[in-house]
Amino acid sequence: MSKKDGFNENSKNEQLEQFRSDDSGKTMTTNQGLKVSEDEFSLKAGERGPTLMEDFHFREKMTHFDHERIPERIVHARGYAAHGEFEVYESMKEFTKAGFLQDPAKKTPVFVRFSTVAGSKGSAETVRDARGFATKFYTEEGNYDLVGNNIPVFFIQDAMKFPDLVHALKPEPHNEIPQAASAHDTFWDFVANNQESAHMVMWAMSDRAIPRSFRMMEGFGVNTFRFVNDQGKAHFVKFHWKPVLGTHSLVWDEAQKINGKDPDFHRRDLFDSIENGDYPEYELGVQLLSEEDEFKFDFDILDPTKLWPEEDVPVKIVGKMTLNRNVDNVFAETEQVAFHPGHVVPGIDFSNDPLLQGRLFSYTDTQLLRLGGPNFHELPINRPVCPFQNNQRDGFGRQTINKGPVSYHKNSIAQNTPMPASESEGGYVHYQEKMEGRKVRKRSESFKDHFSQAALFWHSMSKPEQEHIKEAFSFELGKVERKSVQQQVIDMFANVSMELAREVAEAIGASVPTGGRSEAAKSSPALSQENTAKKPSTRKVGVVISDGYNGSEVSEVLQSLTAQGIQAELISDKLGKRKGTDGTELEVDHTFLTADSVLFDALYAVGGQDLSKKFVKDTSYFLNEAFMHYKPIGATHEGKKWLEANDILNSAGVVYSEDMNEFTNEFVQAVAAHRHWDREIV
Ligand code: HDD
Repeated sequence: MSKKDGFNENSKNEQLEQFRSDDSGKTMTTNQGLKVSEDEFSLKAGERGPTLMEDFHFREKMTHFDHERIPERIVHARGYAAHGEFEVYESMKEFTKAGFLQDPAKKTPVFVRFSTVAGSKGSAETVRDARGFATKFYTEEGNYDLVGNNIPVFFIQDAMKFPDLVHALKPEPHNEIPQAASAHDTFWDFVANNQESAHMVMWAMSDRAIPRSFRMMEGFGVNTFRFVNDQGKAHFVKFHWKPVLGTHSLVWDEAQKINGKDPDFHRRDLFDSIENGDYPEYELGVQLLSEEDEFKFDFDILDPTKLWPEEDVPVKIVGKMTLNRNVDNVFAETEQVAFHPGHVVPGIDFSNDPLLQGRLFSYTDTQLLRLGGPNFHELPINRPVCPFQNNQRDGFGRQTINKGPVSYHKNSIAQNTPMPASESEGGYVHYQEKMEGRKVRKRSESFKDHFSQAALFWHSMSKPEQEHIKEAFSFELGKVERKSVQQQVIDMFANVSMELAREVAEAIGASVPTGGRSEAAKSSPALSQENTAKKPSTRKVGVVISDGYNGSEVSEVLQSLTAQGIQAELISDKLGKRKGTDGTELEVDHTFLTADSVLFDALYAVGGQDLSKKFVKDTSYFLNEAFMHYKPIGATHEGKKWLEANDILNSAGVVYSEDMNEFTNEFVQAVAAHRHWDREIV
């Protein structure tokens, strides 16, 4: 199918349209369509009497309410999603026959759900954790799900250990503490006693685990998959999503404060960006390895605790995804969407990665419980946009009304339909990998090196990133109560870096290990966020302003910031309009009470005239906090006084000028830089 015969980027939206309902302006009915005459009072025997059993309206309303909740996801419960489209830049025919990767003129509808892993459905969003990055492509050949994370490796090598990992990570069972956090004894006890986790733990302790935004994080398919072309030739493939805005993070103190100030920080950011027309974009990249190169590396390419360094296996950028539509109903879409790494299309196949193999079982199994039966593929958000039919029947919540007597294969009554398709007709044929071996419960020797890539990660970090990792370990282990667990972890990470182990040991009062790794391992510059794209667009700048600001000049600065795609939001001591010297007026967006510096990427202090003591105090608090979080700070006019009073005027990333053009240029650059680590903080 092509545009002319109906398939295009709107195909999913058009399908969903059939299920949308807008009840405004309509009469209320029961679920049986009976018009309701009254919806506030239950049916009683006398005005002050007991409620009657025959009150079907009350019973129906209450029963439905009582059953509104469904089990939350066992992991990735806290998530948020959006619709969008995917386009391929050039045909990938040489490597895969997947239909959605052939034609640059074709756009495929997608649905993406981002999530934290550990926390419950209502938990805060800027916790230290991996983020889920799950994409459903509604292709003409069926749904393809790329169920990834923002970290390219995983804690464990075999799916058999997933329940153990998750039990250790979730709140401890005797007291259900802590929520959405890994800083507790059982998680670190698991780490120390399952040392394959070393590499991912390094990522989890890095800035990657506290992303600034879902729009500013990478995504990885993690597991090794296969591309298969129409000649039957296969390549191993790893998938990457590269955010066009670059990969950026919060700082830990800020992340914790945001959890209190705005527990919905990441979903709000995604929702607002899409509403504003600032559509998040991610480029799809693939790392490809021919079958002949399977054993060319000093790690096993089937081991999910290993990445393929981008300098050795370049990431080929092959397409772009744009998220351009928020959901209409979070429960119906975001909550009921069911992802599965086993939802593949012809041209995409699996590898023997033992984590992936186990995942292929778990996802359907979990949906059966969560979505209440085997018909979840019929829910509007999960339906393929291409036709789907087979002999599966019945079960809870069945929606399709299958006509006719035949629900079996083979048959003659329906001329043996629905019938399988041959490979040339688009039937999915598994890649015929040659297998031989004994039935064993074992792990390959080639999976045994747990520390080389953890060290590679460490040595690829810039100095500030390394400092953040040390602080993260010191925080997490500082929260661990058992000295023996702390010590085991310190001893373990001496295998990654002696410097790291020593400094964390000193910070938490543990013994410094006697030996460990200190030589510089190979480094991979692609792993450092210092080398990411840096842009000012969509950054949020808080503008502290009051009456008597310099009217024309400030308006000019604000216009220039907006022209760069920066969102300037005005903060003052009260809501309403502030008046400039030239009579212009600006509408205030937030007060010092409703906003906080942690909710902005940068601050711009303008001030005004006749400021109260409280205004000055609140502004100082905002500026100092932003300063502590290495954020860009700008000031013009009276704003200079605050920079001087707080002794930050000549610090890195603090911009002041009396020339508005110069100020704007420098401030925009400072905002694009994201954070200013060379700032001295005492
Ligand atoms: Fe998983 C959900 C990603 C390993 C079992 N996983 C889930 C989601 C993401 C991932 C993004 C949320 C999807 C959504 O938004 O609905 N999982 C990963 C990645 C892994 C990984 C990148 C490592 C490569 N997962 C993994 C293993 C198992 C599971 C080893 C079990 C053997 N994952 C599940 C699950 C979940 C899930 C229990 C919970 C809710 C769901 O599936 O739909 O089946």
